[in-house]
Amino acid sequence: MRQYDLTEEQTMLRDMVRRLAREKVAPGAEKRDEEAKFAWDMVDLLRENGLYGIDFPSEYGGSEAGMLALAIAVEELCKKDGACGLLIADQELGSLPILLAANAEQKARFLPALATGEKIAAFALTEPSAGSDVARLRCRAVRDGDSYVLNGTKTFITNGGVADLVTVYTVTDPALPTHKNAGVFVVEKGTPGFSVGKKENKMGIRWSETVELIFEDCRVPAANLLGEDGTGFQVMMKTLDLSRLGVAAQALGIAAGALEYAIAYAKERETFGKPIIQHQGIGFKLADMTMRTEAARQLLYKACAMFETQPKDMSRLSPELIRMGSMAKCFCSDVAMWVTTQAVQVLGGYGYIKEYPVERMMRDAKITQIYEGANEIQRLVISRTL
Ligand code: COS
Repeated sequence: MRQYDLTEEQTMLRDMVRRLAREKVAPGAEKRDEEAKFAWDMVDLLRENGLYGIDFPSEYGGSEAGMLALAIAVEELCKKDGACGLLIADQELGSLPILLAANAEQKARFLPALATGEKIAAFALTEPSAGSDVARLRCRAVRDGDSYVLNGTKTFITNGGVADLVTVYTVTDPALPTHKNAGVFVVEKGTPGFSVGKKENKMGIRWSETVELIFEDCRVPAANLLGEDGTGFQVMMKTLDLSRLGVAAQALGIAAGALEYAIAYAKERETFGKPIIQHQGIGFKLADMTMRTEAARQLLYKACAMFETQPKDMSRLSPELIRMGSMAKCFCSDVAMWVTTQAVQVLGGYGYIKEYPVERMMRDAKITQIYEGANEIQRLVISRTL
């Protein structure tokens, strides 16, 4: 099957982003990690280079280049800085409920500014009491005339404080059975009753902003409800089915970046009179790291190619497709954790200090096994489709 060979456009995009990452993203990566301050210069860089709109429809100003193209761009950025590629992966996550479930008026209202990156989106599902068990979430939206009033707290929200709009999962009618009682709303920055709470101090992806969002009698127009009231669970599930490919791409990029660095180091560093790559203990380790990284890439690219044939709407995905997305997320992130840990080992003492990037890459890799569905949830999703 040739469907996931890169096209000429995808190859050009890869080479362009690779150069950009090498020249503009890599130099400040260590400092950004150290300072842990949201990097607006990275946002500007991605805006200027049209990277926000890769997977947005051309009708709304996007490039409509597809999910594989988006994955390639995320991968290349994350080779140098795992938090940088996350900017565009998270834009996709925050926008997917709109892309999938919005009506024509809502799409025209929200998508053009998201496709250019002029506006930033965030996705708000997780709450202090639940993240994996979506049906148990508590944030409430109560209908009142032509609006809904939101109350509740969302936690661990990537880009939550810098976002211009947030897609928020709420329970609209607790009397209905779970899975049929929720709605997803677009809440815009500045809406009274919507505020940003605690900012998290994280192990990795340190300059990516992760915050708590608070809704206190926050009145949102009913015109901002995405899809039918009651279908929120399905909107979020399909969003996650698709967005997991973005996390997989982030993980793959982190793995590939650590691998590249470890190979270059092993060719330079000498012990016992020869470069350490020529010692079997290190050469074989690098061989295993290369094998797993390439296997992760093939699984992800194949999954992206399969997802690209699907319409971006609320039609149900096949169990095989859902499985492919979950497998890509789970495998790529497990590979990222393993490869980055090995890379630190290859560099020895230097791997453990901040002057060398593999230490940061190892910390950045960890979150990819946890967020957008912990890998235990991915294994649950996969096993249910067998
Ligand atoms: N797409 C569309 N519909 C789906 C779906 C999907 N991927 N998965 C389930 N559904 C539907 C089911 O068909 C079922 O519909 P019916 O009631 O009409 O039969 C309904 O939703 C309930 O499904 P299920 O019983 O499988 O739901 P569960 O409550 O057991 O939850 C999991 C299923 C665990 C898979 C879900 O809660 C999940 O994905 N959790 C992880 C969420 C996550 O990633 N959190 C991280 C934070 S977000 S960054």
